[in-house]
Amino acid sequence: MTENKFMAEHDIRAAFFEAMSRMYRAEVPLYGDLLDIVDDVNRRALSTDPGLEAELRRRGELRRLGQERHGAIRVGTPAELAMMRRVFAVLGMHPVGYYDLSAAGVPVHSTAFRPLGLEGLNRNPFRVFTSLLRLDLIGDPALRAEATRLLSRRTIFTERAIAGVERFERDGGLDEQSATSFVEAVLETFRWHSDAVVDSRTYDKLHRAHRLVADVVCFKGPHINHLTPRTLDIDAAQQEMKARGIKAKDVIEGPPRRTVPVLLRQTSFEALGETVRFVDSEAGASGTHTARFGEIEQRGVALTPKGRVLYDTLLDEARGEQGAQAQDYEQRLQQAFSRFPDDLDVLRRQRLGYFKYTLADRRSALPPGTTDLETLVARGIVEASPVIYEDFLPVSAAGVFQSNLGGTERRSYSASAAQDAFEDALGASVADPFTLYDAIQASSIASIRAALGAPNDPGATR
Ligand code: OOG
Ligand code: NI
Repeated sequence: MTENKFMAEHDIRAAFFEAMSRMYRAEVPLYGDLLDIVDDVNRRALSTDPGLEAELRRRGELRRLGQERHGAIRVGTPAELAMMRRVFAVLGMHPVGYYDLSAAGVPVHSTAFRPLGLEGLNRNPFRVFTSLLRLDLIGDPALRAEATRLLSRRTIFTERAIAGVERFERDGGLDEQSATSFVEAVLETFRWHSDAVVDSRTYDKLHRAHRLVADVVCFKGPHINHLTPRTLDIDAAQQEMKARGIKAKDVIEGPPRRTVPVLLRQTSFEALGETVRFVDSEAGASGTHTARFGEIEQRGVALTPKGRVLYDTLLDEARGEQGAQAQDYEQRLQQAFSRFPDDLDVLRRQRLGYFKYTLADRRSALPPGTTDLETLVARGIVEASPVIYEDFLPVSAAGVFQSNLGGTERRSYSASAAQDAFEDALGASVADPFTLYDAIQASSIASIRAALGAPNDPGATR
């Protein structure tokens, strides 16, 4: 059996993403409006800044931009999470990062499934933020038992999807026909079902414990709750959303507007109130549930651990006691971030961000014996372009959760992060995002050194 008869994981992911996007557009028409807005804004940003277009092309991101999305789901049990990991592996997506949301009052912890390397990301940059409900954080033992019982009765994957996973693991791949059938079968897991699996009283009880508990426990599966396109100018997109009467949040999560975007800025619009039929709905018991919402994001330079510490410190400072609710939050944010260098070259030289180095077309100008990276960059022989942040931010994610749960709700759980328990449930460890960004930078430096015939002494180039 040769490898060639298997469909490439990146292509299976692209097919899955297409199908998911189509399904979600039909389920949530507002998503289509968001795509139109982002398309317009991106086209305008590119036409007013030709340098930006060249830069995106150089980084291999121009083509991916139109199909770049992340989505999110929430699962209820360790077994669901572990199977989800195996499903995503077929699509070339693997768990990266651990996010503890309990401190922000959301009883989940999470990871992001995404392609690990730049090549995969540039082929199809689809990511899914995946949260596991922490029933251990539900105080009432009777309610916890009820939630556990409900979750134990459901199967969120179709038999065909599970068979596809097993075949992939056994044979090392799926041929085109099996892959197509797999994509169709997996899509079922992410579909919205307006029929709840509980009666209205149970829904209300679980909802009172936490809205999120009701969202996870009362339905047949982990409906995809948003699909976020990437914009090149989130402030313009936000303005356009408001102009079209879409109820966007007032505050953009993440860093303030800057000349050089770093990490991730996000904004979301209010969740839709959707009609739900409960199992006792013959008695007229239908109600509404807020499951799905919209979000857009802008991505910037991935920060090193040093850059991230600075980001976290400044964000904390801006948030103070009142968080993003404060009247003057935007000003506070701008003020705090005035201490974060806003120049690409400074970010690079201070090792605050990750960069990918490539040889410019000027090798003839190479001075003999020069191997020092800074000298090569200064002489224009080597070019540095930023590595884009591909992950998520816990404080922003908490803000997204809170707003789409309809909430000013400000509880916090005293329980702490539980990465070991999460990885036990997942059945694997999560990759460390910093390690992945560092590998992109380091391998770009190594190829330059190889091309220049310099000994691979990383000390000389860092
Ligand atoms: C996920 C919220 C987090 C983001 O972009 O940070 C998220 C959820 O509500 O399930 O999507
Ligand atoms: Ni999101």
